[in-house]
Amino acid sequence: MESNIWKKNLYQLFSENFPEKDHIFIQSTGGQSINYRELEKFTAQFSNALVNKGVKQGDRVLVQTKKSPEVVILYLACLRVGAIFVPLNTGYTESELTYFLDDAKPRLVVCDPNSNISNLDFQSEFSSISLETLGAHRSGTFIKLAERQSEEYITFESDGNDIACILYTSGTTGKPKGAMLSHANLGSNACTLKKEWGFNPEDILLHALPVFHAHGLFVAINTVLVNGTGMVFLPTFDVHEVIREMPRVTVMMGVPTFYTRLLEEDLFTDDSTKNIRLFISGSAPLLAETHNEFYDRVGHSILERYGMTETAMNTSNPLNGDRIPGSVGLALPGIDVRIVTDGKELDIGGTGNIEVRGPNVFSGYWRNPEKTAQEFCDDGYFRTGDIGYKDKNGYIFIVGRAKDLIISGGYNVYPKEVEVCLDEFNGIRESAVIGVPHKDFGEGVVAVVTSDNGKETFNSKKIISKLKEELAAYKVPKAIYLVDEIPRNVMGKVEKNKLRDIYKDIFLKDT
Ligand code: MLC
Ligand code: AMP
Repeated sequence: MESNIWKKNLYQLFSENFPEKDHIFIQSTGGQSINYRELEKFTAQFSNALVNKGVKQGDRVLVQTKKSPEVVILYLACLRVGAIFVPLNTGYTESELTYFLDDAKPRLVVCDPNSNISNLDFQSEFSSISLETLGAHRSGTFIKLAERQSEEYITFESDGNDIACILYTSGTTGKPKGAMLSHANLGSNACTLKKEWGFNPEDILLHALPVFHAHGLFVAINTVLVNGTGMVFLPTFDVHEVIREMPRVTVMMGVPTFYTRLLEEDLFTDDSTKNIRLFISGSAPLLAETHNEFYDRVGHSILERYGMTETAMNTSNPLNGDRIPGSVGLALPGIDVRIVTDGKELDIGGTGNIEVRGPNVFSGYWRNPEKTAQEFCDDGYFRTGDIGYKDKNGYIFIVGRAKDLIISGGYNVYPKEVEVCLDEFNGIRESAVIGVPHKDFGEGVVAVVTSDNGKETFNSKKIISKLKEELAAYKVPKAIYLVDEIPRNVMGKVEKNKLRDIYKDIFLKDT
C-alpha cells in the first residue's frame, strides 16, 4: 500500500477516490438513490448546517436516528467540518442516553423525530446543547436547515490525527466508555480492507447492518467510499428482503446471525448468490459448522475477520488462499498481532492474550486517560481482552475472552451493567449475568438471581419488562432463574463457568 496516503481528513481520502459523478452511492429500498454528485452537494449543505448550529472542529455531534441515507450524509458532514461523530444505538433508554449526554458533552444532538432523547431536559439540564431532528425520506428540522445552505464547503484539513468519531463500548465496570478513532485510524483500515478484500469498481455491497457500530459504519461504509462504489442499503436485516436484493450485489457483510438466518430459509439457494463474489462475517464467532453448511448450500466459503470498536479490523482470512473455518485469519498488513501471557510473547500454538498494534488502533478513551493507560502496553500494543493462539501459518484462533463480555447477535453486553441494574430491584439480593448458547444470537443473556422474598412472589417476566425501561432490549436477559445461592469460589468470586455449565442446557430447553 502506498504509505501514509490516509494521513489526512477521511472525507478528503474518500473524495480522492470518488468515481464519475453519476455513479450511484446508495440505493435504498423504496426507490431512493444518491449518486456521487448528490453526495458532494448534500454533505456540503449538511456541513454548512452544522456550522450554522455552532458546531466547530472537535465538537461532538451526538446522533441517535433510524438508519437512513441521511445519517450517512451527516457522518460525512461531520468529517468535513472536523467535528466528532458520536453515533448511538437506537435501542438506548432515556437513562442510558442521559449518561451519554453527560459524558460526550456534545454541541449538537441529532435524533429521530420520534426519539426518546427529546424527552430529556434540554431546557435546563442540557441547555447548552442544541437539538435537531433527522428522519428518513428527508424529514426533520435538520434537513430543512440543510436545504437552505450553500452547496459548497471547504473540507477541514487534517494530518489524520484529529478525532473523527467516538464510539461507545460498554466496560467491565458497567459504564460505557468512548473509543476515540482518528481520521487516520479509519482511513488506514479502509485502504487495507479495500485492497485485501479485492474491492473493484464493479462492486456493490449489500448493507443490512446498523450504522451506529464499527461493523456497519467503518468496515462497510468506509470501504465502499474509499473504493468509490455503491451499496444497496436496507433499513434492517430482514432475511426475505436480503434474499430478494442479493442478486443485485457482489459483496455482503454480516454478523454470524445473518448467515444462520439465511441457512434457515429454503428460498436461499445458489441462485440467490449467483452474482456474489464475497461473503464476509465478523463481530462474533462464526461457528465452523455454519461456515461448512453455508459452503455446502451455496458454494461460498465465508471470509471471517476479526476486529473491535477500538481497533477496527485486525485480522482476516485471505481473499485468495485458505479460509479456515473457526479461524479469524491472518494479521492484516501493517498490523502486528501477538499472543502474550505474563508479559511474554508466546510461541506458535501457545494460548494467551491477543494484543495488537498498528495505525488502526484507536487514540484512547474519551476523557479517561487512566483506562487508556491500563489497556496499552509500554511498546504501544493494545490489550484486546480476547484469548487465542496463532498456528504455524500465522492463522489466529480465538478461544475465549479475558473480559466478562457476552456477544449476542453481534451486540456486546457487559454482564456488570445488567447486574448493577438487577441488584437495584426491590427484592433481588444479588445477581450473576452469563452468556449461554442461543440458536439465533450465538450467545443469549441469562441472569441467575437470589431474592429476599419467597419463590411465590418471584416473577421473572415482570423483572424483564421493568429492566427494559432501564436498558436497551438486547441487553435484557432472555431468562432469569431464581436460586437459593449463587456459587462462589474460596476467594468469594462468582463461579460463572459453573453457572454457564448448568444453565446452557436448561436455557436451550426453555427456548
Ligand atoms: C435484537 N434483539 C436482540 C438482538 N437484536 N436480542 C439480543 N441480541 C441481539 N443482537 C431483541 C430485540 O430487542 C427484540 O426483543 C427482539 O430481539 C427482536 O428484535 P428485532 O429488532 O426484530 O431483531 P432483529 O431486527 O431481527 O435484529 C437481530 C439482528 C440485530 C441480529 C439483525 O441484532 C443486528 O443487526 N445485529 C448486528 C449488530 C452489529 O452490527 N454488531 C457490530 C458491532 S461492531 P424484544 O424483547 O423487544 O422482543 C463490532 C466490531 C466488529 O463488533 O468486529 O465488527
Ligand atoms: P466490539 O466491542 O463491539 O467492537 O466487539 C469486539 C469484540 O467482538 C472483540 O473483542 C471480539 O471478542 C469479538 N469479535 C469480533 N469479531 C470476531 C470474530 N470474527 N470471532 C470472534 N470474536 C469476534
